[in-house]
Amino acid sequence: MRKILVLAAAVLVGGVATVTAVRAQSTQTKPAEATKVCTMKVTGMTCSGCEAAVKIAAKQIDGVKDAKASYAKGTAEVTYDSAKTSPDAIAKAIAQKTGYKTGVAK
Ligand SMILES: [Cu+2]
Repeated sequence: MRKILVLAAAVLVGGVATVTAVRAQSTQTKPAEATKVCTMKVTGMTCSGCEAAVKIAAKQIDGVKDAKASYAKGTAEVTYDSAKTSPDAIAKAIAQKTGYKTGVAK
């Protein structure tokens, strides 16, 4: 009786372990680092100096790889690592550093 119980438990544990291994493998196929580009609305830029300020502020954010800004369009295009930051966090950080009103363009 006891042997059967132990055997049943071993089969059960073995089954769970197999399922876990399959799950671990499927999550591993996704790369940890993903470069994405998002467009921000930036309100209040009036010249190329403003563009530069926004660009510099964006590039200082951890996870941001590149940034472009256009005062004519009132936008900033930010290239970032989605494992490290998000468009919302970038918009907030730019607003805090520059004082311009920012938001994620949708
Ligand atoms: Cu300016």
